[in-house]
Amino acid sequence: MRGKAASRVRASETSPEQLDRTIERAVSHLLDLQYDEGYWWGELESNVTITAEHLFLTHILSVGDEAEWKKIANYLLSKQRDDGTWAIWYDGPGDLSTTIEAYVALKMAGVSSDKSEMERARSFILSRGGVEKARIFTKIWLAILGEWEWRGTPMMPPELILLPKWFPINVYDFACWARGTVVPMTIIRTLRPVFPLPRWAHIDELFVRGKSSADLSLPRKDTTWAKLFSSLDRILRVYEHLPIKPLRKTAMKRAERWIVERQEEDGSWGGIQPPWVYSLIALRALGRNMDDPVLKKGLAGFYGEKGFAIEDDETFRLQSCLSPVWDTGLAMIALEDAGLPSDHPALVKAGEWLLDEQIFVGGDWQVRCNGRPGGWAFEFANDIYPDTDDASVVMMALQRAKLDEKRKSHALDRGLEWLLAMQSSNGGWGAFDRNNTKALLREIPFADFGEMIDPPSVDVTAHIVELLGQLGYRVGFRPLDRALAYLKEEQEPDGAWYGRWGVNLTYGIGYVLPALAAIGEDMSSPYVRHAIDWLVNHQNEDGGWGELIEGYKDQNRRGRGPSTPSQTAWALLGLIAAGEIEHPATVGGIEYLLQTQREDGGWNQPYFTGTGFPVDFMINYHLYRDVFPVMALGRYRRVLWKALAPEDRMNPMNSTNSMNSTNSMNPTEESSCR
Ligand code: R04
Repeated sequence: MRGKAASRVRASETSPEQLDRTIERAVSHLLDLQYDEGYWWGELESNVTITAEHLFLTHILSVGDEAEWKKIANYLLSKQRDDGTWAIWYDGPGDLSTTIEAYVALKMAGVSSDKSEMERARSFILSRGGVEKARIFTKIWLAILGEWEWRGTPMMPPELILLPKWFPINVYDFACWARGTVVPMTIIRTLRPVFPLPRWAHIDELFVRGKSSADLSLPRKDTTWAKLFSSLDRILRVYEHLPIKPLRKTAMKRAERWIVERQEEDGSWGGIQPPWVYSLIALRALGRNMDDPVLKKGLAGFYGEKGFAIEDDETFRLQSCLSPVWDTGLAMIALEDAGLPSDHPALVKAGEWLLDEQIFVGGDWQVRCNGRPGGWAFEFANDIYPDTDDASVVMMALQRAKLDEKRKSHALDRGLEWLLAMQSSNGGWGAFDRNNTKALLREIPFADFGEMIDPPSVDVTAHIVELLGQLGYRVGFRPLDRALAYLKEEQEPDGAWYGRWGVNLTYGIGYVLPALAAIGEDMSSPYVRHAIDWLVNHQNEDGGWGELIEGYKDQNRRGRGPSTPSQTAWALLGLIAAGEIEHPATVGGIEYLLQTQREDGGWNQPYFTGTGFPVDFMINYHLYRDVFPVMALGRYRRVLWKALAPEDRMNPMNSTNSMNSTNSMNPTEESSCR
């Protein structure tokens, strides 16, 4: 079954008219999805903990609303599977912590524990060892709700905020998402607030040995650093009992100020749910109430037109993050690939919206980087945390659109200046910070929610390399040479590249190969062929590609899974960039996309192909299913057109490369190499 698939895919029966019709339908579907203001914005679906925790938060802030809680309960129940569990991704295995949080939220919302849904959830929870085996974050939530002992959570001294940025461990060594979470957590862990549940909502039934004899010990890891952190935890417990802690007051004040200074325009922190809710709880625990402007604004940010909540008549759910800038950049690139003229009103409107989103204020990234600001963030508002991935995608989209030349070149200049300053020492780029690579932070006891650092990744680096190529840079430009060396270094033994922010190897390969083509790399060189072989060997019999999240940990399932439109498109982007237009694998992939398109021009994809943290936090970007196929089909068609033009017929490599050089559509941009 494996490896042979490509040879069984039959040569194309697709006519150019069919291809055109598919692209046209997909394009008009995408255009329909654009918002009036110019952006695209698809739902960012993750898991039910985000919504369950919203219910906890409203309880803690005493703003719980009966109707909203009812809708939350409906939503949670709609996501429960027959075996009583909730998972972290579609069709994934039941997850203990997620199921506990959903159960507690349902109980708080008034769902009777006699209900069969609750019984099934409970028996799964108990079969896995109950609350004692939950992740630290879940235990912290339960401690706040009075259902777990604070003693049973790791120490987090607020004095951490006082450690200078050159100290071996300090807040700026954490990835920005962990930093924004850890700082409020230190306040919460120190104050140990309890906002108790009513008697009837207690969860004693989720403890295998009874709540009062629960095992409060922390999970142990056997690495040297983990042992060291455990010792530190014990020392801190002794310190906690000292009558005088000279720096405590200063530290608490500093942490509070650090938090308040980092609230965004929309009321969020970091544009993501975890730092946001813990910041609100920390401020509440410090004695602020809902009259406080920071808390008020913080709560309001969840609601309304651009809020994180999605509410209909029956259900209420929360997104962990909002993706409008990312979605808009990707949609523009897809439409540009599909041949929409660069002055098409949709592209102009979107481009102008993105120009307005560029960030010219400083942020946490400046602690490790001396550049001037000029990046873009993922969300509507996240000025303190722009990321290099969004910046590069947005810049590629902008460069190809017809916009006010002066504004555009200023935006691209400043964006590029920022990106070049953000390059890490190893030649790659992390998403939010430069040189955020201190791996020992992964061993800290509370680090079980996902990734704690933001080291350079292949996919982000590839986007920036592709941008540099699109701007006209070639080998010989020092930052590009260093990035290329990094990418080569990171290629896996089996020829694949590991994508950090998408699932997973198709994501990596599908970004790296277009980047290599864009800078004029020789696409017939052995290392490129190795990646192509990987793609060919991982194609499904239906012509598509798919990777299950299970493949992250299980080598036998690496790179395998049911076909999805986005992963098929990523594989195709790689094949097309390498010039494999007539390869049966490419033809089969295109065919797969044509055959699975819906009548209205979109595609279906229940599978999660986005990554927040590998395995621990997975994402289904609802626009991916529609955007990436348009990109792949559009580029495919472009190369076909080129191949038909007589001057290109002699040298097929020309046509490959020209796909990435947008200049064919936009001759005025030819000189934009700076
Ligand atoms: C796709 C690449 C763009 N960029 C990554 C942005 C991803 C947006 O989605 C999320 C980002 C997140 N961060 N941290 C969390 C998170 C969730 C997202 C997060 C999640 C759970 C916990 C703590 C943090 F959906 Br607990 C940065 C490169």
